[in-house]
Amino acid sequence: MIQDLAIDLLNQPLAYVDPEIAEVLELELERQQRTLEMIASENFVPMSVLECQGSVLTNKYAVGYPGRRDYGGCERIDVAEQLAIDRACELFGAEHANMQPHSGTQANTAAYHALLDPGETILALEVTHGGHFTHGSPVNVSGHLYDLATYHVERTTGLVDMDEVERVARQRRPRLILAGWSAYPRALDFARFRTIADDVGAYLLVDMAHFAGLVAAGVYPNPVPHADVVTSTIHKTLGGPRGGMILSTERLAGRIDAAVYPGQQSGPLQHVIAGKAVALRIAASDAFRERQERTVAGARAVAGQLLAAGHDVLTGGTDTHLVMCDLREFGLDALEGENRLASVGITVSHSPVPLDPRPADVPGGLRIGTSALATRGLQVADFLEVGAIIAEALEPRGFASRRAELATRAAELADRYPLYPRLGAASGGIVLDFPAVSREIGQRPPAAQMRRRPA
Ligand code: DSN
Repeated sequence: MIQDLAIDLLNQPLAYVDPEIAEVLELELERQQRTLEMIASENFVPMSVLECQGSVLTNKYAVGYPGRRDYGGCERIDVAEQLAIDRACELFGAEHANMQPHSGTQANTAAYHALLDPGETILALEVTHGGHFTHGSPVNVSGHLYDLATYHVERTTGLVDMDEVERVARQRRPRLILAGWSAYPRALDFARFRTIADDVGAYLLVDMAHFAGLVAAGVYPNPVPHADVVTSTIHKTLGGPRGGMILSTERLAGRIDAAVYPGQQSGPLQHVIAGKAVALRIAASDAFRERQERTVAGARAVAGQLLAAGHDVLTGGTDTHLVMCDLREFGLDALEGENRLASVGITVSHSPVPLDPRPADVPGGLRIGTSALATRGLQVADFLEVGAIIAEALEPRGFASRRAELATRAAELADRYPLYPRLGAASGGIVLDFPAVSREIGQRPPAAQMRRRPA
């Protein structure tokens, strides 16, 4: 009986083995299909990447690096990881790539570990001005291990104050200057950061987690020629699987690799690394470039609609995939704004806004991103409509009477651009249905039935 059970469990589908988790997957698919995803750090991976992540590569331990592993049987894995490395180097013009960080956070932690001794100083963008908490914030291990100095955006323009970067660098003599952001809508002057870093003898690390896809497409400045080390995620604008990477000069390659493994991690996630390779191949294509251009044009369209409706858009627009909307002028609480948009089917995230005198954990605005919707296929005219819906939803008064109409308009856009139709459509599609079997796993699965999804 136990043996039968084991055989069954190895080969049966999720809907049979674990109906509760299967239901979570199905409902999440439906949520993604039915709503307009505008979290600036999210995207939709192609089916080819889903295929890698659900593949047998997940079974393989491959501690080490291609050609020098601590485990046998890595000959296929090596091919995939080397492809990912070579594609990353070629796409971004880097001398070295480490594709193993499990996330952007781990990429940053490993990069610090490679370059700094505990107690040395990092100079980074203040988190409430658009920086990221892994850039030396006290709530992160980087803030425990290293001394943090910060630079800010200017009060009038909302742009990073490069004169302040230079001034603070000269005063504090950081070992590492960090250029990069999580909630800042404009391009950075990497050449000036390099000059300042050279002036004070600091490393220059660029965290391009958000804008890597824009860099790959040539619509945002490439930091690689200027930086000693560039960290990134693969899953934001790059549109690949959730995970990180580190690019560096050849001179630092050994230190970066040693900091990732054995410094921070053990077994790499080879199913994810294969997905990273696929994403990087796609990112070298003309179709990807067109999508990134549409992503930025879409963000500009959304910003334009918000501005036209009288909303406060930080820096007056965007060069990127994201728009920062300060809601304080309208007296609208940012959580209320996020909830209003959720109730009409648009998902965004609240965010602190620079120079807000209130505590850092009180969000003053919304961060609105266009990457996922551009991947889904929305065109600039659609983004104008999305921007109009958002602007109307955030009007201080009369939301309750407008909510249903705004939700219908958002749903029409979602319907026009089906997401993952092969996985089962949110409305009207056919899905394989395993009727709720006993929660006692190990029983023979009932035959799958075709059913039409409820609209
Ligand atoms: N990178 C963050 C974001 O921008 O959403 C998550 O840590």
